[in-house]
Amino acid sequence: MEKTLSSQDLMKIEDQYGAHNYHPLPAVLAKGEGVYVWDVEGKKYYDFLSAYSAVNQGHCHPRIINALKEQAETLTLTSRAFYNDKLGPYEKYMSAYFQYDKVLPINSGVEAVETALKLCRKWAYEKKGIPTNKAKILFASGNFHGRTLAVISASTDPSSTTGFGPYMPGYDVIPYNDLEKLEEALQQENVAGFIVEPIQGEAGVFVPDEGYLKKASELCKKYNALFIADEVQTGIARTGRLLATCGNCSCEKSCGHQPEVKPDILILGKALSGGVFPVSAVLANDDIMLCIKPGEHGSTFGGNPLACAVAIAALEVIKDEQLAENAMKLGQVFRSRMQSLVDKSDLVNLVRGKGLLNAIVINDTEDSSTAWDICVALKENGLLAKPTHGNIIRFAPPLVITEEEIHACCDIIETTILQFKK
Ligand code: IF1
Repeated sequence: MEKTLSSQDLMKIEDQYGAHNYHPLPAVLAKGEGVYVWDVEGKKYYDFLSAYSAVNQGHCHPRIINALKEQAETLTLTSRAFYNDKLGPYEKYMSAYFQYDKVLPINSGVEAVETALKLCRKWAYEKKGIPTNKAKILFASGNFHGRTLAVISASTDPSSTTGFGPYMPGYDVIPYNDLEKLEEALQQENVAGFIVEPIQGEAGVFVPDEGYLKKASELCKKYNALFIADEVQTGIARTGRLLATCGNCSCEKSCGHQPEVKPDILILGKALSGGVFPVSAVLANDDIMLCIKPGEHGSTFGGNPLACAVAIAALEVIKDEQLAENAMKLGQVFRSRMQSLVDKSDLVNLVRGKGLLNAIVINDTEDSSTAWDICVALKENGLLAKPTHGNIIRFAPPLVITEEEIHACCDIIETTILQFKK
């Protein structure tokens, strides 16, 4: 019988045979259920990354996995050369759920971003009358929209861009959370749109000022440019509403039906499949969406029946289990516990976030290893989280977490940090 491989063995194999494009924390996971994951040796952890917010519904949610199994035994892929019996109903469901005329189904988050950028350019030429090849798209500094060449071309993070030039032209990067600079940029000629994350995740969970998104979308309208929201990470209940662009909408429920801000183009990914496999989508009304004609954009797997079945189940879970409400409520509990840690510990400077997308800032420089070392200590104590930028730790558990579990996790974080020695 073959010997079972230990965590050490498995890390060594990855190191030897896999490209070195990641630097993972030393936990080798073999099983997941709800808010928990287990490593190869059977040690149990709270997952406070949720695969970068892809498993909002919790690991291996039975309803989503059942939809996956059922559809996998029936029909997985037809390509879009033919119709399939799951796509139309899924598109109808998505349109109603997010209140847009139409949806364009695709796979990874970055493909959905690329789709939105192409759609924006096409609209600019066809509807706004921008001269051919002159369209300009505005991005916010500190953005993270994925890893393709077109998308990293707008990045202000050297580790994303260095060595990968030449870059895509037709972009203009303006400061995040700065309405004056946005208006200035919108006054230029040939601006097609502005793409923004409602909360910047990769940058360290930066929440913009109250009213920024609303005003930004109004400015876009004023200058006839499209307001494009990248909700790949913030969407699907993560920040305590169905969408982060819901902001402080007056509706009682997180229904997204009366959002404070209605993006012209909405980009979703990650949790759209509950973390089962890459499923993403771009939503827009007809005036914009119909600018792309047959043969002008697509992908082999986009809109496959397996994805359609999984995504419907994933969205039903969000609604039926009231995960936005839970994220809203437990986010407040989490931040108030972390605020008391800020008061108690010299090591933690501040806590910020919305819903269950939060981060603490460690009192150290960006090039220090303190946040990493704290995450290793957290791992030893049974909680998995990932540092970003050397001095920030992001906390984003699955939204199915209970109040009791959140408190248990805050206890782990508190004990670990109070005992931590640099
Ligand atoms: C990695 C962070 C999260 C995203 C937004 C599009 C995409 C992402 C707002 C692309 C992806 C990821 C990818 C992941 C790390 C990660 C991330 F650490 F960079 F900041 F989530 F927090 N728009 N985010 O956040 O989606 O193509 O990856 O499906 O390892 O690169 P994708």
